[in-house]
Amino acid sequence: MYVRAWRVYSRFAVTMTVSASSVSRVMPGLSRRASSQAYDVSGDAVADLVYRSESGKLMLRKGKPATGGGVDLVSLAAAANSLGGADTTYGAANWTVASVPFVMGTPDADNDSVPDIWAVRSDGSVRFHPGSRTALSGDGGEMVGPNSHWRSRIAIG
Ligand SMILES: [Ca+2]
Repeated sequence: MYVRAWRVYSRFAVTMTVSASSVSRVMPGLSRRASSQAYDVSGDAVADLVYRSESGKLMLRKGKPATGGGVDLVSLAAAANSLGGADTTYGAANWTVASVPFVMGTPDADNDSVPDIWAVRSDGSVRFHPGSRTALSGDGGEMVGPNSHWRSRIAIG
């Protein structure tokens, strides 16, 4: 059973609880408001990492299975260690912190078995981005129109 898997708790670190085995790991180098999700995105039953890069893209890092089950956290700690040996672009455009202050990955919300993304844009609108096994497409769907409520939040989730 996977639990909600990210929490930004300080300026430079993200703690992830990856699975019911309660494994957590600090990942340095991610900026404030960088966010990540650790769910199986690729569909191989091993948790992957989706995070926002310093350049304002969403990136996908595929996990490798651990001996005895779950994900090998070493494979999520660095791109070179991951399945495939490199991160791939998951969301290419319009994912800067300025454009999208908050991003949250969630378990599948639209019943296609792929984890999804919720995003709060700078105008306060909330968008739903159906997840993809490889990369997001389009601009998602606006679920809440522009408003001041979400624009003034400091976190979602
Ligand atoms: Ca996977």
